[in-house]
Amino acid sequence: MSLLAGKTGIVFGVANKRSIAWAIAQAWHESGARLAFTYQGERLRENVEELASTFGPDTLIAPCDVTRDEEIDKVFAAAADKFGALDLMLHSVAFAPREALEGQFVNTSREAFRIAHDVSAYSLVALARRAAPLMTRGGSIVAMSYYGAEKVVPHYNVMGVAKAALEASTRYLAYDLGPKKIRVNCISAGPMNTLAARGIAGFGDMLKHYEAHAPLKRNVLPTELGATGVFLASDGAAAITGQVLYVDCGYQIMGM
Ligand code: 0WE
Repeated sequence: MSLLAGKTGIVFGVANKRSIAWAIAQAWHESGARLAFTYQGERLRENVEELASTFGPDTLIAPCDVTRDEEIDKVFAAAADKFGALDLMLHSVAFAPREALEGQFVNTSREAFRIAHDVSAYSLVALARRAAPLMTRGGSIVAMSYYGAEKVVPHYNVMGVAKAALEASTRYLAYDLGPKKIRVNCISAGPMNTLAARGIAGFGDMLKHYEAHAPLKRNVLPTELGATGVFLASDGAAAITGQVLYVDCGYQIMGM
């Protein structure tokens, strides 16, 4: 189907083929969107070039560390050059220093708190501000969140606080950008086996816990995040903004 035919988009947060950003980018592409990609640091350049170039040799791929305003400015200048107008943006970016995800939240350092919020929450505001002037036909901005934003998930710690800031930022951005027909929503995904989850102690047990307790008795598939991404990007979601959509096999509704 061509739900996104004629639309252009920019994707932040592909690290490798398991990335949520890649799952949603593939679904956007298959629905007819033309996409640009950014990568964080030289380390990830080859991965992203290899993946993104499967969408054609002239796919825009540019470096972007979301904590650097100059890099963000450059990326949006390149996107403006390439596409003229922009319809879609995916924010699938998060980072907290490892030590902040290990001990107790009470021990979060000022620096770890600052970094987690800068990379994982403020970046949405910084990117949306540059995307908005290019979204001359209206647009859809999608950001990735997690349940730890609203309830305590042991060890998610400062990332939970940063995701709460991301979700609140989504609502304020939705209010500001609504008059321009730009919608801003979050997908709150169940746990996924991505690079960001690798090495997190007990992650395997967490997947088993979701399987046991979620109403659908299984974990979320990347293609299902892709399909929700397409829906939010499409005109089918034209009246949906400022929301957090749970794509978690129903886990979030449970009280026990
Ligand atoms: O948002 C996330 C993970 C984001 C993340 C992951 C890392 C690992 C490596 C942010 N910063 C870092 N920093 C690193 O140094 N998730 C939703 C996945 C996740 O991470 C957890 C989880 C879940 C679920 C951490 C602790 C507990 C649960």
